[in-house]
Amino acid sequence: MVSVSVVHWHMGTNGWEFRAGPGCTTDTVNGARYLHEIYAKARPDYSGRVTVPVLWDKARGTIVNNESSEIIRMFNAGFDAWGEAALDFYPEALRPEIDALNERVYATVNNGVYRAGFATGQRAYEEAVEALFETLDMLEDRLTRQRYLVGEVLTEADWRLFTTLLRFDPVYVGHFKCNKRRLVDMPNLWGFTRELYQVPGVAETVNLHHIKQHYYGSHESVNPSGIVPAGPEIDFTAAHDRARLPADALATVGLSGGSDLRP
Ligand SMILES: N[C@@H](CCC(=O)N[C@@H](CS)C(=O)NCC(=O)O)C(=O)O
Repeated sequence: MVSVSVVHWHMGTNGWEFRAGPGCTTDTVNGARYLHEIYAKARPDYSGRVTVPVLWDKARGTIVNNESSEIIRMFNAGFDAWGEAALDFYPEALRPEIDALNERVYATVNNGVYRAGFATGQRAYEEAVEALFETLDMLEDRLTRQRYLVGEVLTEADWRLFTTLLRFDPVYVGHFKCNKRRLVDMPNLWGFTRELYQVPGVAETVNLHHIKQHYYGSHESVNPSGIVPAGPEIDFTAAHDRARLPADALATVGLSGGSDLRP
């Protein structure tokens, strides 16, 4: 329903670029070379940050939105007339809890790893790392008792955490110095990450080569040599044991691909 163009992993002085490469595409809609051209098409006087993701309206020829937290809500409900309407990752009754978790997870985890990685002073780094692992410890504990962040139902809060956990060991432990513990040292969070990765349709959206090349190769101030580490060896497809905990979300929305995903 919505086509996807994938920028090249290397973000150089001109910012994100559309360049063919393994797992990357050209700009199949506007034929632009750089993402800044797309922002200029939408608003010729635009001078702000040029970031991904961007949701582009082919009919109107403009940007609908460039904020991931809003785009995922649009995908959750805005296309229900044409897509999977039963699937709801932001159910009304759970919104206060999802919002509260999102707020803490964003500040200390999603953005926390960046605050640690781009810190230019010891104290700022330490503060970020401390808050990051405090939240991870809280979540690890929570996931001993329940399958997902807000309980038995897979929600937006889980997907928002997943994107950072997925990159944790391959990138944030080394590149951003978030190395008090690795994801694989936190059994519940590690199992949770494998479970979400194994939800049908998800693994195809993950390109660890792209992810590692981007961070290690594009952040010159953090990694001047641009050398991309070989490891770690990490297997997101390994069996997980999350099914021992109660869950009904995947079964009821028909996403369940294998017995692993069922309660
Ligand atoms: N608020 C935006 C921020 C997006 C963002 O910072 N994207 C990064 C990549 S994950 C980016 O494009 N950075 C380019 C830059 O900072 O020049 C969102 O979450 O959607």
